[in-house]
Amino acid sequence: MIDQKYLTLMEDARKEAIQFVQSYPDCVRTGTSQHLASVLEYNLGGGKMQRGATTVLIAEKVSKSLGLPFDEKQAAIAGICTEIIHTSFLIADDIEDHAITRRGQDCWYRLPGIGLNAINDASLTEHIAIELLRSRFSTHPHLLNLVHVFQSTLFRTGLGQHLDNSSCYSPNHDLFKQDTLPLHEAQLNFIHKHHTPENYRNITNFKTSFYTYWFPINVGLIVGGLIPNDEEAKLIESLCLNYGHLFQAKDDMLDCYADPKVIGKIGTDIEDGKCSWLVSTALSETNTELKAKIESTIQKHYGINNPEDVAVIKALYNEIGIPAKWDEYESKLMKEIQEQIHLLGEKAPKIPQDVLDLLLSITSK
Ligand code: DMA
Ligand code: MG
Ligand code: MG
Ligand code: MG
Repeated sequence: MIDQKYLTLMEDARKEAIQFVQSYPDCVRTGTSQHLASVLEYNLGGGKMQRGATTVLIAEKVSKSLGLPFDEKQAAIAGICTEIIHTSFLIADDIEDHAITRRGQDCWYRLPGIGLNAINDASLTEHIAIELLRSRFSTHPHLLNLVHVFQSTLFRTGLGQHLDNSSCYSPNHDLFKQDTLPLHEAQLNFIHKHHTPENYRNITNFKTSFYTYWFPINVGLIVGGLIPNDEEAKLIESLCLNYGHLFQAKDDMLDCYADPKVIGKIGTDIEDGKCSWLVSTALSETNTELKAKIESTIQKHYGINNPEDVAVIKALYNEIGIPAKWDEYESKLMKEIQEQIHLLGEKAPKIPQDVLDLLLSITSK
């Protein structure tokens, strides 16, 4: 559990971010500032604040261990900037994924008068994070490193979202119409090429791991005054990729199995034909006969926005024991992550271990 102290700090920083856009000076008309404030009011709340709190926790521990002064309000601003970046991804992601609800309310793009203007709002939100960061860290010795981490996070996540979107399957995919192969073969080729555990891993590395773990951890380290050396950076990165893999595979399980009231969003992965942990695991079946059955069911019923087809896929997942496979996979992955944290403790003792343990326990909860 994240200590209430950090959640309160994040709440204060959230209010400050809203004031920051509301008081945008001169060149931006009042109506525009008010619009930016509404974008943040509506979208920058109701989440777990995992990324923001991670940033502050890491910064606090690091600066204390280096004997440097720690400004918790400034660190919370860096934290809220990681959350604003998250918000910007979510606004766009919900359009791309045809989502209905997010954090227990309608997705931003579905509100009257918003629609596809949400695309520009996502882009503006991203810029707000950088503007706010630059304004509050203008004299910080590592501002350039911070901006670099923000920009590479934006680029990598954008690549991840592209990989995710271009791996979506539907039996009537536009691409199949241009294919010289018969439809049946074109469909199977697509599934074989895209819905593999390797492609799944690659998608999640880019779309989730960097921005959910690598980003707040690195921002926290820099704010705390620590620029990791190459060896430390490599260890952190490979740990973050695994954290993100666990986080996203779990998100995929929840998409199919959780109560929307609990997770605040209605699953769309099956309808969208996503390369999810569930479908890539189902297709990894080694028994030839069973594999053929799984493939043909997915080929016919996956990626269709129709409750009957979705029900067929869910029944298939249950029949082949996806929930049990997940329990086994999750335990294996958690062990691997614990070993990585241990190794990091030996090779990079300046990186706070207890925060890394906390991140694992929040992610696996
Ligand atoms: C999350 O993927 C990735 C980003 C960059 C938002 P997702 O679409 O599975 O997330 P969610 O289930 O929250 O829509
Ligand atoms: Mg998505
Ligand atoms: Mg989504
Ligand atoms: Mg999801």
